[in-house]
Amino acid sequence: MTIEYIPKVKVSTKKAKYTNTALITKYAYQNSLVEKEADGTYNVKPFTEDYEFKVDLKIPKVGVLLVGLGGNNGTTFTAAVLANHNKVVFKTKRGPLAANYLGSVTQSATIKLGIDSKGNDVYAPFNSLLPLVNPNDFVVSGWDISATNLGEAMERSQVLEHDLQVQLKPEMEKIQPLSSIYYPDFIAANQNERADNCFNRDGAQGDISTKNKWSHVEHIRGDIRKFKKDNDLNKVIVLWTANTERFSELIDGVNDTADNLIKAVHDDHPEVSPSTIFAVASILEKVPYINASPQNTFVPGAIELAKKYDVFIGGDDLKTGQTKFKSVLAQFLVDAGIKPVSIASYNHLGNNDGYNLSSPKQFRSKEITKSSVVDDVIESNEILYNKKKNEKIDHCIVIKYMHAVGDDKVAMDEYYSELMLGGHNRISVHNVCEDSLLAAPIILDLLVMTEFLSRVGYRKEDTQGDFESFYPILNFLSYWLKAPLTREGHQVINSLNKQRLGVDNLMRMLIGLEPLNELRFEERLK
Ligand code: NAI
Ligand code: DG6
Repeated sequence: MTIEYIPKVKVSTKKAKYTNTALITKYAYQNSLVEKEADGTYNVKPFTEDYEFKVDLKIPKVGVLLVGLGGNNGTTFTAAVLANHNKVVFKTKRGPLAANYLGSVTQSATIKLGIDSKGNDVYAPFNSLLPLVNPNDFVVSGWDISATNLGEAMERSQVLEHDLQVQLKPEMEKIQPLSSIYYPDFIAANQNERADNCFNRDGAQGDISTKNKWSHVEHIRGDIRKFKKDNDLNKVIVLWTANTERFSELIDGVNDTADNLIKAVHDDHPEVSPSTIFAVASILEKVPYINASPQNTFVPGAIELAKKYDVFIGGDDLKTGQTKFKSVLAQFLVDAGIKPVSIASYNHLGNNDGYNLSSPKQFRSKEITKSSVVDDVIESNEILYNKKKNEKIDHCIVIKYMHAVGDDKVAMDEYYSELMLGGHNRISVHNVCEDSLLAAPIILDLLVMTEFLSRVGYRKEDTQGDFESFYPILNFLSYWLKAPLTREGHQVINSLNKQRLGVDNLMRMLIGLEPLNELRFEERLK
């Protein structure tokens, strides 16, 4: 089968070759193995490994199933896809505005390619380097425990400009969320009133049953298969953007291995959460599953199941505003040799996410993902943070629900740092914006990248065996996630710049370019 792919970025290299169906690239991966001796000497051994990569050039028809479709993120994401697909222009108080995807790396950011003849940097759109699915072509559906159609759910969310809501409503209200499972113990009690669309409830407001959990898995698998068939899709991706759940207790014999987890579902164990039920169903359907919320959906048994079925999983929690900023600012301070000693992070928000998080167990899940973001920054500098003394940054997270501000989340941070010779520095950051307008483009990027990464294969150059897919824990997604799910035994990297460099360099490598460097010899050598 021949594919009509005409590269927009043509690289003159022997390393990358286009065939009728694929792009094949040779790449020499270089790194250094470092050992530190007792006297403080570092022994560094550079090494090189030769790889061959293959990108399938055919862009598939992609279906997206969101768990929590009727929420602020779900409706904002769906509205953004429809508005861009239909090229909607809407009135704002500042004048007409054409639909766009600002805040999305894949749609609105660039990657540096190289320099022009005068030595100036040249950038190309991120999505021009390789064939990525166009989000305008996504087929979107999903589940919600609330039966409200997406037109009314969009109005309920109070995120979008009024004229945009008016224009989108006729199409949005045709979308009805599929019924879902509701296990009241996992989300805040205050969510009960909107749970009128649950297939484990007897009627709209009848009794809830958390028994027959395996039938819940089967029901969701059936929904995935039907969605794929009805819409003639090549690929489906499931993403959890429903309410933050409490953490599941990790219990040996229950959720520690894939087999035990499957048994626990059959046994209706109370520690199997809805988000894990969705994960099990997706993995068994060989459909990638992303957790855009903080809870520990990926208990060890779920991770083992993903590995067993070789299905991509990614998570946890979207890195949107305050945390994204923190993963840049904390790294900047530490890299400058300045020592942050405390970070006080305060939020208030008035949307349904905030309402759910006003319950202590659900807040605790969010507190965990928000707190972990400076861990690797601390570990990166032993001069500032003495490991033996267990020196850390005093880091405090506060979230308050304040109905009046709706989706306009307010985030305030104070970074208090030690300077030279006993000096101190206080940086205060005040950030206000529609939370879901930051979150929806990130959901979009997670989906676009997960689909793309599923079309990339690799093998050691000397083996000539089959091309393998990436490790099932899809850590290339970490740029978009607050607490990136990371391969067992490996360090979690939160630093935003490192995460982004990994993604940009992958895209460059696949078209035959070397990793980015800023040596700028053209300017700096005589
Ligand atoms: P939301 O409360 O507006 O939407 C969540 C939706 O999930 C609701 O419509 C609810 O009915 C539904 N739901 C709850 N349990 C369900 C289940 N078992 N099955 C199907 N649907 C279910 O919340 P929002 O703002 O959309 O956020 C969603 C998630 O994303 C939350 O966990 C939040 O913490 C996280 N997040 C949100 C960000 C934002 O900017 N809005 C940023 C980062 C993360
Ligand atoms: C308040 O913290 C509610 C949360 O859902 C956040 O809005 C969300 O997790 C985004 O957090 P951040 O820290 O990336 O802005």
